[in-house]
Amino acid sequence: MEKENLFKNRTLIKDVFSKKIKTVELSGWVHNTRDLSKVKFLLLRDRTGIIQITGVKSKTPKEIFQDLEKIPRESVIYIKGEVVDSKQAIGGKEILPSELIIINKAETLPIDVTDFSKTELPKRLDNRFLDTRRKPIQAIFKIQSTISMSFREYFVNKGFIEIQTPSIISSSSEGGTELFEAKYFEKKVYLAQSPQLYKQMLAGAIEKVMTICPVWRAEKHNTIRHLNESRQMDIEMAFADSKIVMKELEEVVKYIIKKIIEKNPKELEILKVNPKIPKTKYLTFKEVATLMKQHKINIDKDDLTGEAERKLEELFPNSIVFVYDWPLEGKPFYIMPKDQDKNAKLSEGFDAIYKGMEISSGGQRIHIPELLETRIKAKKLKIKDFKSYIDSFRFGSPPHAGWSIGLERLTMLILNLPNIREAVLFPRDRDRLTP
Ligand code: AMO
Repeated sequence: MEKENLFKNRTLIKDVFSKKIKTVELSGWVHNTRDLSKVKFLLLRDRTGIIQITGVKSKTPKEIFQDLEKIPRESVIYIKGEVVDSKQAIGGKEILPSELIIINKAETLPIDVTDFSKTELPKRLDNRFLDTRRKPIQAIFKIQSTISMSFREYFVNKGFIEIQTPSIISSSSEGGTELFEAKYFEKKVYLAQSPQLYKQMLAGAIEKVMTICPVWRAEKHNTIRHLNESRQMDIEMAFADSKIVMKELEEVVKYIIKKIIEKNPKELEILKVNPKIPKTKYLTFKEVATLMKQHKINIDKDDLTGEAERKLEELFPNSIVFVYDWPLEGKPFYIMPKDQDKNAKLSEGFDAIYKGMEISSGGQRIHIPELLETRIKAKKLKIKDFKSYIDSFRFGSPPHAGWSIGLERLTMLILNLPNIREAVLFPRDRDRLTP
């Protein structure tokens, strides 16, 4: 048989079980083999399931029978055979092979790829291409796909436009020094820390925008909740304030979790998690500070600590806790001072805490150029670096607000994963650049 025709009549394993088919052509990976001398078993796996291929010494063509025991695990093979009922086989059916082609033979495997593998995370990440063949790992990313799809679905249904913003930027979008530098012909440029300035400019034209995009942050520390490359799910809305967008955040997180429960029961079972639709709690930063004082937990004057975030989960279990009226100094330059008052000590910014960790921050933005310039100067940033951004608010700019949820953070928290690296296919951290 010619190689290019090999997959023309390919049947998926799930269809072997659900449909009445007599002769099938299957292609996939060798999941496992077992040799009982007169009978040899090979478990074949494709994206839809696993089926037993049974070689019987007295019946199976000799060459195939010999090959069955020799093929290393994870090799890719093609099998043609007859479907027969079998009480012993998983799913009640097995294949008696009449043709076997080894398409690509696997070398000795560097990690255990069984679903119950105990291989440590760093070694698994070194071999992520193999790690992703395991069911629990696939379950995480099937659920992550539901998260991003339902995020999109929720906002597209509400009239938001999906936008694509640049990854190469000429100055910081969040302030701070956590920028990766790159060379761009004769100029120095940076990798985008967030789509912030662009989504604001577009909200001033299109009103309701959303994006899912990669961002880069040169944070030096290696923690279980930070990545140097992560993905953000952002929205920006014109004619809106922080209250309106906090409500949207509440609703979309509930929607996402509802969709996971509906669409991914199998994956949740594999991962042994049982997410519940969260409740919500709204607290001012001052209220949180008072609560923390009562519980003898330190917080900074303009930021929460990890300990405080964990305490919030303890006090308000399974809740998205919105902490608003955030001190202005603790928020980026683009966040609106409370009540648009340039002397305000508080801001229209907020953080959302879920399961003891920040999943999102956002707020109302400054749409008044003079106020924006005051705030940029107050943050010791250079006005000239933000010229086109500031100018975008000079020609009729609506009040607007938005936020960003970290995709990996949310995945990690919904699925109770112990490390954010479990929620990204190919993590980039201080030490990891390959694969
Ligand atoms: P912020 O910097 O809070 O806000 O980021 C938004 C969300 O992104 C996630 N996140 C990260 N995830 C993994 N590794 C990191 N290093 C990391 N940094 C952030 C978190 C966080 O809540 N422009 C604003 C948002 C806005 O105002 O619209 C921003 O980027 O879940």
